[in-house]
Amino acid sequence: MSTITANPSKSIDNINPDTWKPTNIATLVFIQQNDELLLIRKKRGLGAGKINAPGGKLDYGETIEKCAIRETQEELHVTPHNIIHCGENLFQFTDGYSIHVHNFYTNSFTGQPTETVEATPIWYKIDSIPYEQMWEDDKLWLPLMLAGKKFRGSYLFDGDSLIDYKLDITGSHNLVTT
Ligand code: 6OG
Repeated sequence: MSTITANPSKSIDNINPDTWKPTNIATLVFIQQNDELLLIRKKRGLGAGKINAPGGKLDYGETIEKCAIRETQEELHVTPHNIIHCGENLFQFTDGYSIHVHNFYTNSFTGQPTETVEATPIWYKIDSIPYEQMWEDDKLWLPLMLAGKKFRGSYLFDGDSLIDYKLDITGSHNLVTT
């Protein structure tokens, strides 16, 4: 297992993943078709205005897989199939809010990506992902996921600014993307 620690002087080591209780649990779903990734311009909610993947918060009693599929259907009118759980990220914000996000990846879906009140769908080439318009953490772990790695990250954010993080590669996945 490899560990990358960004800033030891403002460590997030006080976030113990075993005892940490997030305010919300949520999902993200990355759909790849050939050399393109289906992302969204998020219109509302946490991260509105940013480019992200479809996804959202878990409903009471729902599994993370059901949440991932439901949120993608609601936001884009697309149903992802055979989703693979590729990683998880623990986000702690300095104002006390926290969110645990599960990341899914697939190359299979049905439906036509459609704009909704929540999101505008945009296909991006894998080599032109607009990291500068995304949450600051994405450029750290998304390349790992696209390269076949599973991961677990913890991040400390002050508003939109990433203060510190820790990112571990936890394994590999075998999603065939070409
Ligand atoms: P709704 O407001 O849509 O749920 N999310 C993050 N995604 C990334 N890539 N980085 C972050 O860094 C994020 N914080 C939250 C998870 C919130 C959605 O926003 C995602 C959910 O899909 C801080 O219900």
